[in-house]
Amino acid sequence: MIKKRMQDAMNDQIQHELGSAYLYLAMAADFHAKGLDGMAQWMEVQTQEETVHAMRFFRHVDERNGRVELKVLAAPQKEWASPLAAFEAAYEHEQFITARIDELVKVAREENDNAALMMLQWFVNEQIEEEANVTKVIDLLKLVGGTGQGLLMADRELGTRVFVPPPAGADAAGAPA
Ligand code: OFO
Repeated sequence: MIKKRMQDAMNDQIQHELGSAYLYLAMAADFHAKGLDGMAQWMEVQTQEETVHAMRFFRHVDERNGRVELKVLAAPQKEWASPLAAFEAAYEHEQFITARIDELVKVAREENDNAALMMLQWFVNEQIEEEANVTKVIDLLKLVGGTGQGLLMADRELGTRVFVPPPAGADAAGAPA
């Protein structure tokens, strides 16, 4: 059974992951409103990934006979000054999430919770990828500039992103059952 301290920390993380989904969905809406459907697609895929992250914590708490508690989600920002500003905000947010994961690892170590530590290892690696993915887009946007042909090209490129669902029956640590 999961200890209360670990359970509470994971419930907080469910809120952060769903908060990430909500933030990226707001960015998708802003991109759609500005005719940047490729960037909106990129953010919609990111929203789906964040929901998967939240569900990994949800399953972990539930499977260890803990109690999932859902918390309030604050309304995200509605508009960003430019695509670059939105992706820079996304990068800043991912750094915040990385710090949250590191904090969870600390709690798991202090509680001697090896099951949580194993599950969290997936997130430690995932955050490397999350930060790298956003950095790649920031680099691209800086390269092509914020207007005209370059922006349209970047929009087309980002619109090729597709969501890859986790394998059916994956366990709480993300490994196939
Ligand atoms: Fe973007 O990694 Fe979860 O929140």
